[in-house]
Order: sequence, then C-alpha cells, then structure tokens
Amino acid sequence: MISFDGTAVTSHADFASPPEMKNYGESYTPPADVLDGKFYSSQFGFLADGFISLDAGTAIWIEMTSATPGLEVYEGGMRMMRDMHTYAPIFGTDGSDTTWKWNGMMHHPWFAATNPGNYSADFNIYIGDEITGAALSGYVPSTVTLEWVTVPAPTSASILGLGGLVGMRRRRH
Ligand SMILES: [Cu+2]
Repeated sequence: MISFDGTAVTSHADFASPPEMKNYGESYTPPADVLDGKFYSSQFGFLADGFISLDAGTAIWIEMTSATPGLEVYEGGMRMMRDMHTYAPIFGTDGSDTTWKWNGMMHHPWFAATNPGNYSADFNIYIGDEITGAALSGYVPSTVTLEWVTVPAPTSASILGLGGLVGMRRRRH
C-alpha cells in the first residue's frame, strides 16, 4: 500500500507470514516461460492507498535496494489481466534497471527464484523525475521489505485432487 501526502511517501506491506513461492513444475507459453522451473509468486502487489496527486514532471519510482541473491522479478500487472503482463525483467533482474516507474495502478510483479529458500527484498519508494527517475529533493521517501518462502514442488498426487483431474479432462477434450 503506497500513499503520498504531497511531501512524504508512505508504504506498508500487509502479511501475517511470508507468502509462498511455489514451483508447479509447469511450462508456460512465452513470455511467461521466464517462470519455467522456478518457484514464483505474484501475491504482492503495489497498490495506491487512497488518491495520489503528483506534482508536474514527477513520478513515483520504486527501487529494489537489496534482495536475497537469486531473487528475480518480472513485470506483471493486475492479476486478472495476465494476458497483458510483459514478464520483462525488472528491479535488476537480467541487468535491468534497479528502479522501476510505478504508474499508480495496481501492479503485481512476478517474484521468482530457482533455488529453494527464504527470500526478502528491500524497496525504496520515492518521488523522482518522471523521465529519468532521479530522486528529487523536498520529498520524503519510504522503505518497505517483502518476504517469501519457497515450498517444494508438489507431487503429482497432491496436485491432482479431484478438482484438478476434472479440470484437466475438460481442457483435453
Ligand atoms: Cu491486487
């Protein structure tokens, strides 16, 4: 949840326990195939907490300032609009910029990792030049930390509950 009062950015993450990054052992059609063979989660999303009014020429930028090695991030969007997700690497993944301009819309990035473990990432959310992302003086940034835990690839027995079997048959026919 991100808010801005004209001077200060504030942010907070609501989670009782770190969400799970799961490896479903599936293959996806490009560009979503960046998640193949990985643990991943899109549970966290950047969301405006109330109305945000920005000064002309400024934007809200989100920088990943540090993260557990091996954590990857890909551009997502609204969870219901998966077809619109670019899956482009962001926040330093694959040499991408560590900063990312947020357009104020709900955005669930895809957080992924190849190796099991506990992951966390620290973000600095600040007001910057809308073109360059350079931080602007006179504004107060906010930091937030997100965490995940990986869970093992489910066995075929646990994936295929009765509902799963029915779903698969329908898709095949
Ligand atoms: Cu959402």
